[in-house]
Amino acid sequence: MTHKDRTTLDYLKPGAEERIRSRADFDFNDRDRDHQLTPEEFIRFMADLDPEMSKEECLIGFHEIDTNEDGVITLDEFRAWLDGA
Ligand SMILES: [Ca+2]
Ligand SMILES: [Ca+2]
Repeated sequence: MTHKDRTTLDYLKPGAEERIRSRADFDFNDRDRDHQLTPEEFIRFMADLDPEMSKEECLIGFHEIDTNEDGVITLDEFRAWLDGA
């Protein structure tokens, strides 16, 4: 694995990545079923994975995953993050 700057996964505790992958059901986290994760939905998802994670840390992760910076995470962006993390 090549070195890179801190990623969202670095903020999570060991083992969290396993939980992300097992819980990585986009539809489960997309509460209102609009096929996009809003910051609010994403924060809920992250807080579920690591309750000690701050909202600010969650938002850092959100912007990391929202690669086209339109303010929402699409399924493609979510999967790209999981595959690339
Ligand atoms: Ca949504
Ligand atoms: Ca986006």
